[in-house]
Amino acid sequence: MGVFSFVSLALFAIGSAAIQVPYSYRKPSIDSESANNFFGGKKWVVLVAGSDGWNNYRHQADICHAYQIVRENGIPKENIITMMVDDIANNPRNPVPGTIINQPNGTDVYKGVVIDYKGTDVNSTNFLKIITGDKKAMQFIGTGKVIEGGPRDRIFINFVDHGTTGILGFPDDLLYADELNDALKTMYASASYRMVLMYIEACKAGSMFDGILRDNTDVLAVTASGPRENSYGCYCRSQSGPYKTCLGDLFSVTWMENWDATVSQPSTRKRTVFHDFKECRTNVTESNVMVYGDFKTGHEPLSAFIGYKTHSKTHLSAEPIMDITNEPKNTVSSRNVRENTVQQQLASHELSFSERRRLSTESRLNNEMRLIIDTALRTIYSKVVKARPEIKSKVGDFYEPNHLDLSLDVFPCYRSILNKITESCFSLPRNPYALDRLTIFANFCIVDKHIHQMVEKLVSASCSKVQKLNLRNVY
Ligand SMILES: *[C@@H]1O[C@H](CO)[C@@H](O)[C@H](O)[C@H]1NC(C)=O
Ligand SMILES: *[C@@H]1O[C@H](CO)[C@@H](O)[C@H](O)[C@H]1NC(C)=O
Ligand SMILES: CC(=O)N[C@H]1CO[C@H](CO)[C@@H](O)[C@@H]1O
Repeated sequence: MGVFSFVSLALFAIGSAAIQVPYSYRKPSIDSESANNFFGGKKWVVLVAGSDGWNNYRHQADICHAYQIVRENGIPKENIITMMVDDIANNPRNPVPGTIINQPNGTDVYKGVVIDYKGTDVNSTNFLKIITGDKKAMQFIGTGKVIEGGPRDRIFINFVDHGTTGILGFPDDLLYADELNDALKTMYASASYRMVLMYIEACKAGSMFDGILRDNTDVLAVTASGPRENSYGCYCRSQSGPYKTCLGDLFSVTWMENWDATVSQPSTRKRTVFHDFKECRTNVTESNVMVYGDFKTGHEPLSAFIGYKTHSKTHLSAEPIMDITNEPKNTVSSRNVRENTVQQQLASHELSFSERRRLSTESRLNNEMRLIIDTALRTIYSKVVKARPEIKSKVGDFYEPNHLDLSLDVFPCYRSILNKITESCFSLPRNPYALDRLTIFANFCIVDKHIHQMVEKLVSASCSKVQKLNLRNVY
């Protein structure tokens, strides 16, 4: 009996190992203790904070924290590529200049971070060139570093920013799901990785992959939220103390604090991506942490992507951490971080008269701008459904679009409409508030892939007045 079950277990183990090794170039289960093991391949890490401004403090804080973790885990500097605008550490609003924290009273996560691409170099074109290894295109930009991956290499991509249906934001442009998918296809075709793991924190992050990412190319994406929900900032309001913003994002902080807290346990090295995912899924209650793509990758240890070092004495978790860990993290929907912060400050009694006036004005202007954005986009919507009444029941209402499924072929139409809105009305990447309203335009394209020509004419006609206001930075 004992022997029999042992034999069948062994057979099962062989069977599942075979499933996990689809390529002939793959050597069976080579351990990579060090980050750049010759047999195990190299590990590459791409860290991107796609926003700027103090209200988005949390994005760069998350990314700096991730940098500390992978460095601590032994990933060499030359294999880590970092994109962040870098306007936070030395921001005039920073109460402790030159530092960034990712939890209340946390350690400085900015220290020692090598930023490869800063300022306006943080854009989607550069990101795609970096991950596809286009060294030539990047040679005069930033440090020029790109992923130079081979068939044994593992790539970890951590992206944190605003997002919406089929889109991730960058400060001045947008990354569409089909563009990311093309880049992944290019990487696959050129055998420049063995496995890719992506951790994506953004509103509606699941819509980048749902029905889009294939399940047989060794790419797994873990997202902070499903295709139709917001992601959440955390350590906001009172927990951010003098910072008056959110210090982190809930999914990012959850996986990273979990790593920090358990890194000294020997079992952490073997903990799988799926184990980490399940824990995040349980502990992140405001949104649904999701997983897409090739589930084989989920059975790999997380340390196979983010590294691991056995005797790390100087690890973050070794330093005294604040005592609020047991207190629930207070959270704010990513969409409302700025408004929420302003309202909270206004409610405080310590505000000077001039400061109060400045904040009320800011709040009033922001509301006016939101109204302008809604009016402009709703006008376009009304004109479209008036011209094509038969699609109205399919796409849904302006404020409550129907849940339709994205597919790769809708993106040319969708992108074309959104480019036109940025050109004729206001910058979509610059006004994260507007991102929430874009699902209806995706729906138009899902219902009719050729609708964009007609929609674009209506965009021009509807925005002739809006353009002069030159909207910027509406959250
Ligand atoms: C991105 O930045 C590079 C320079 O770093 C620039 O050449 C390129 O045009 C930018 N792309 C966009 C879409 O802004
Ligand atoms: C998840 O929550 C449980 C119970 O609240 C806690 O014990 C555990 O440490 C948390 N895990 C993470 C990863 O935060
Ligand atoms: C974010 C932050 O700095 N929080 C607190 C750190 O600790 C001091 C003293 O306990 C508080 O006053 C800060 O608000």
